[in-house]
Parts: sequence; C-alpha cells; structure tokens
Amino acid sequence: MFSRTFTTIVAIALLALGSALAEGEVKRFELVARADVLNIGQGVNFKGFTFNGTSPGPQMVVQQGDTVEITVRNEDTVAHGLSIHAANAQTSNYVGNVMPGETKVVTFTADYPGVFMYHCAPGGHGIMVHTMGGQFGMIVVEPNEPYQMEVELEREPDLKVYLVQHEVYADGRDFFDGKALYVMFNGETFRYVKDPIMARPGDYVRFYYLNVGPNLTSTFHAVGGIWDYIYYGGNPENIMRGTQSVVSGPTDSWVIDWVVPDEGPFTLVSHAFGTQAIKGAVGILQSEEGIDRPNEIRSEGPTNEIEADPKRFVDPFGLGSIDLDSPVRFRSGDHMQIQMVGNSYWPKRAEVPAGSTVTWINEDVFDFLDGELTGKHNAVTVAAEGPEPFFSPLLNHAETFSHTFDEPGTYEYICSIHPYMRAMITVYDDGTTTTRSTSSETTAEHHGH
Ligand SMILES: [Cu+2]
Repeated sequence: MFSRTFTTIVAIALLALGSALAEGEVKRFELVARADVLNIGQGVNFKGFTFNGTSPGPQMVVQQGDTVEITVRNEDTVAHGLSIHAANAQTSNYVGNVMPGETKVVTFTADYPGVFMYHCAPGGHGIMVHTMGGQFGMIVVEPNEPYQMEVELEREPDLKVYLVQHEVYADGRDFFDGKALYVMFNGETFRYVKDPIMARPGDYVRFYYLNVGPNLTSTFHAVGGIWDYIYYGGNPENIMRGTQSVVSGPTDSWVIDWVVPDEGPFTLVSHAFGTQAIKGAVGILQSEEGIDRPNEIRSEGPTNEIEADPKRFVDPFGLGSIDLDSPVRFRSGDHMQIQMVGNSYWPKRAEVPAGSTVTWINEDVFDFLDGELTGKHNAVTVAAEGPEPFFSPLLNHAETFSHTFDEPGTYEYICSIHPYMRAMITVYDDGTTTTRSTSSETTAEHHGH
C-alpha cells in the first residue's frame, strides 16, 4: 500500500518534471526600429534602418520548445514591422505593421531547431526595401537533441561563431540589379581580417552561418579546412559531412561543426570571389597553440563610432557622397529620365539645361497598398527650396510625370510618402536657352482625381 502510493507520487513528480521540460521557458526580447547612421568599415558611413542601433540587429538564442515573446517598438517616423523565420506561425498578424510610436508584441513557440533570419516587415514593398536598408538579424533555436559531432566528441563546442553574411547597396537601382557595393560578415567589411577570431588546433568550432542576402547566393568556405559536419538550416536531422563549402541562397543557413585541424590562419570566405569576397566577405580564424580565445563571436553589427569625416557616405535611399551618387549631366536633346526604383531616385543628382523637360518614371512594380507598404512614388520639391516648386501625383508602376524647368538653380525633392527618398536637380544655363512657360503633366490621367 505504502509502496504503491510512493510509486504514484514519484510518477506524478516525474510527469510534472517532464511537462515542465517540454513546455520550455519564456524568453523575452525587445527590438527597437530606428533610422541610424552606422560605421561599416574602411572609413565608410552607411545610413539605413536598424533594430536597436546595429545591423545585423540583436542576436536571439532560445531553446527548442521555448515560448518566445518579442516586443517591437517603433521609434522612427515611418512604419516598420517584423518577420521571424523561427516561427511556424503568421507573425504578421501581430507585428506585421508597426506604426511610428507604436509598440506591438508577438508570441510563438520555437518548434523547429536551427538558425533563422528575422527582418523588418512593414508589409508589401516595404519588407524588401527595409531589409535592404539594414533591418535584419539572426535567431537561433538550440535543438533538444544534440548535433552528431557533439555526440562523437562527447563535449560541447569550444567556440561558437555566429556569422551573418549580408550586402550593402548604394541605391535602389543596384538593389534591383543585385549589384552589391559591399558584402560583409556581421556588419563591417573585412571585420575579422582586422580582428581575427582566435582558436587553438584541435578546438571544436561551431559556426551558425546565415546568409541574409538580400540578393546573392554565397558559398561559405574555410581556406585550409573541410567542414566535418554540416546541418542544413541548423537542424541536426539535416546532416551531411566532409564538404568544402555550404551553399546558401538569401535566408539559407547552416550549422557547421568543425575541428580546427592545424595551426595558422584559416580564411573564412564566401567563395564567390568577384561579387562577394573582394567586397568584404572575408574573415580570418587564427589558430595558435595555447592562445587565449573567446568562446563566442556574436553576430550583432559593430558599435564603432561613426566616422566624423567619412571617406564615403552610403545612403541607398537618399543622397550619398558625390563619388557614389555622382551627377549625371544631360544636354539639350537628351531624353531626360529619372527612375524611381527600390525606394530611391536614379540618378539622384541630375543636371539639365534650362528649358528642359524632365520625366520621372516609376520602375517599382509593387504599386498596391499605401504608405511604407507601397512602391508608389512621387516627386515633390522640399518646401521653400528652389525657385520653381513642382509636385507630381503618386505614380503607379511604369507611369510617368514630366516637368519643364526654366529657372536655373538647385531643386531638392523627395517622395512625400517615403520622405527618406531624396534627390536633386540642378538646372544650368547653357547659353542657348529661350525661356518657355513652366508646365507639368502625367501619363496617368486617372490620378488627377
Ligand atoms: Cu522597417
């Protein structure tokens, strides 16, 4: 009798313990959406969007089965949001569109283990351009079953390296064309060439590798090494071994388990040399006997002071430094066309002779929805700037607006629904101009109402 009661109590206690383990813990994070200027290395400042002031944003690590609660706070003046690939749930119902000043919360259960991307998601067209603008990061769900190499070595990794590969674009047209200006690991060109990741021969190293993209496919390789075990998506069940590289399209990820085979520098590289490695996607893992080494390299972008006098200023949506956004000079008789593309104008600086008719065309295709969610654009002179104000209607895809400039001077203009889109027109006097009357027209007559 006593023994049966005792057994029952033990069984209930074990059941309670079991269910507590299965339910996991509650893990809470806060992501603050902002507009920021970042130092991305080599004397270059970058203006974009961030979560919590860095790009990549905060690294989140949870355990499989955990309940994850993420608060998204929008401190910016335009809408932002969040898409979390670690959730097998429609998170856009909760944090898909967070208006300026708003705070929203999403809760989900981390059912699947692995390495996942998260990124801004105000909705529609804005998802793509905000991701390009720097709002992304890594969330890792640690598996409840161990990775194979951990079983074989009977120990945990000596060093965990969380690595996000991502691209920087000079403007929306290059974003369209996949022509990255820089490609980097964890927010800075050649970050781990300047500051190598230290390890020792025989160390068990685990990479949590995520290619954010947003366009390019990478092949991640260590010069002098062969990956012992790779797990696609970071799920221990998706196992392969003995490969020279891992191939990752945008948002693809891997866990890579590797024992450092030797001393010396091991160059970590995207083996797409011309489009990626040469533009900054190179790092060094430096292996030396007895050297002090960290047990973790985190994926957040650096918090370097921004350059007071940068060599270059990258602003994909607005006016970057003149070496990047150099003026395009049109001459009498040219077809003077300015594209709206990827939430920027191209060219961002145009020079036209007085009397010219300039035409804007909207190349952005997603012209549904409104505000940050749409790829509709217009061109509006900044208040009190320039001798001749102009104001276009909102253009849908492939629609145009034309305006004739008679007065020499400099006109700065923006898109009134994406006010961070900024460009300039300089009207010069080429000595041949006869003044005509100013006029504006659009091909989209249904816009007038
Ligand atoms: Cu955003």
